[in-house]
Amino acid sequence: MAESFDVKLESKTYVPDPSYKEASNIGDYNEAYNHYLKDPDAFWEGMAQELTWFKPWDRLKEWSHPYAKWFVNGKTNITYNCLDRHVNSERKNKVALIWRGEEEEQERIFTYRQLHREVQRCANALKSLGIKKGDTVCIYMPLIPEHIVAMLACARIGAVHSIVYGGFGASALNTRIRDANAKVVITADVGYRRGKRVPLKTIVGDAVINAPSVEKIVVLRRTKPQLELVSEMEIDYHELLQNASKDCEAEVMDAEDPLFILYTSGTTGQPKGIVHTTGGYMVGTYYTSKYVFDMKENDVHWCTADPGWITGHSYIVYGPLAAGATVLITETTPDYPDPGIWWRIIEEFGVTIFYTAPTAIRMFMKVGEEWPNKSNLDTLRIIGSVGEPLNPEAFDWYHRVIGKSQCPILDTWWQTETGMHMITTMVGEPMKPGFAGRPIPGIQADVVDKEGNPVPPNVGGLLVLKEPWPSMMRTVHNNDERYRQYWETIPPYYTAGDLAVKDKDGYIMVLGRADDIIIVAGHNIGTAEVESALVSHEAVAEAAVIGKPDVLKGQAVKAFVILRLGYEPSEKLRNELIYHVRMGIGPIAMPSEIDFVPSLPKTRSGKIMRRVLKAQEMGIDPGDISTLEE
Ligand code: 6R9
Repeated sequence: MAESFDVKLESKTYVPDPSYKEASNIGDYNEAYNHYLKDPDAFWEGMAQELTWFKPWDRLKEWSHPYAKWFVNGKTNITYNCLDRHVNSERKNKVALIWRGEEEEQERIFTYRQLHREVQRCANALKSLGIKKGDTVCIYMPLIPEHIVAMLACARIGAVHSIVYGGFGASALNTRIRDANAKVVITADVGYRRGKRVPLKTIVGDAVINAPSVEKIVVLRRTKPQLELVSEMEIDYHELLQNASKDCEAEVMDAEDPLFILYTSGTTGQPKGIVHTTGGYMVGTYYTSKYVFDMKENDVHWCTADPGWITGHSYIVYGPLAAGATVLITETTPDYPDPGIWWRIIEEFGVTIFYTAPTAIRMFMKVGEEWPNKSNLDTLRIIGSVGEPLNPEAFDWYHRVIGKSQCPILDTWWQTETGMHMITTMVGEPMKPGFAGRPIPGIQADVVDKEGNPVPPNVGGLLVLKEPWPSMMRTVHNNDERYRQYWETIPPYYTAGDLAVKDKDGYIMVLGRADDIIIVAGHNIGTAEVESALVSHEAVAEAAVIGKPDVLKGQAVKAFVILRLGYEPSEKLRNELIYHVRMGIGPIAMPSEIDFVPSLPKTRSGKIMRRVLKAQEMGIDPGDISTLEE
């Protein structure tokens, strides 16, 4: 990557009605930010004091670069704050969770009290399987209430959850189960996607071969006639819960006890198991739910992500429940049975805060505004975006068609590693399409060159975070070396791995990844993971994968493949390879193009130079190729 580069910045500004700012929980951004800067420690202590602690912390933080502890010696349990705190208040009978299935009549609703009871039963059920504080449980489930219950049940007893998105295939699941050393896998017989069944339990069956840590598989059976449970490892979810006792006190957790591991794609093949801990993550997700999403007592919050991604962890489950909101989840896909489904759901349930990804917005733009226009979206008051840059065209459309030229748009920049929002335009502040915005109070961000010097406005550079924050990851599971890299690339800062540019007002535009991660439809895919899936096919000698701009998905996967001797390029083989990646990693990683090539550009040390392939593909200058092999 070039050290810094000029970027042409032009943008119009949208100014929301002043009533938004006046009524917001945060108030004026500049005031709130300056208040934070005056005494950063007091800011975070004040935030944490809005929650319940079994024992207060002795010190706010211990920072010994690059290792942090927050709320030192504080004791709490995140589920106490997501459930008991509300059950012991007037919110007891408030709706906590609404689930909508793929079919019209499929609907389930849980009050805080009911959710609390389910979670306690599930927690006891896990205990009955021998799960103790510190053990790891893998959750591989469709988007149904029991998915959320299982997560909270783990957190209730101090078990570390590791959620694997239901779109991943057996080999990706196997890698993650093994790295996390999961003792139990919780799954369902099937998930539903566009009217078809996804055989989750069968995939788990394949994934646990060669995963000796797994002792039991808990299966939630949804179909009739019931799928038979065969192996001795398999247990019925409902039976297990029926036999469990109903009261389960929340385990006393140290603020620094791990809460979960979540895998995100790396550049070197092995996915990174990002580790988050209890206290800091709880405070961070609560704070951003209440003050960035501006959650109020009557909000119905719909985040369309899957719990298998950090967005689901933080803004379906922990943040909104800690803030006492009503959360909507649905098993629907945005275009089934037709592209009007999501808008009908917003009208039906009176959604007030809607959080989705640019890829979905671009898909809706393509099918036309007649779909959202059929529904009444007047209940919406705030709409958000996450996962990739929200390009100005998509911003304008989202603002006009969904937000009725009224709703503030929160284009939130953050990462699995950061745990919570870092950069956005707070409710009521002037918005600039294409720009995520400024760092939120509590966060210090900048755009710098490789030496860490801030670059002037309109010059691109690397996005860094300058101070530690409570919900930062604590390590990469089994790879602390990789953790340190984040803080040691441009010390003393945290390097996000994104390219960005700042304008004269301090608004930050995120340009994309500086490394080799491809973001397809909002999902991060490591080039190396797809390459190793391709190479695992008998016909493939070598493979290189790049992300290619795609109008709909942001980026699409393009693969270059060298065949083994004795194999000839053919359309049939091309399809077979695509299918092979689909089975290995999942549909999200499927190459949309495969070129059969005789050789690949490599460095002298043997590393594939993907940026050269990318430059060729896009007809641009590849830049420095001094390390290219002859
Ligand atoms: C929350 C999440 C993180 C990467 C991140 C960046 C990209 C996320 C963005 C955005 C531009 C935004 N990203 N939000 N880029 N504008 N509002 O997506 O976490 O899956 O770990 O991905 O996603 O490149 O570094 P994660």
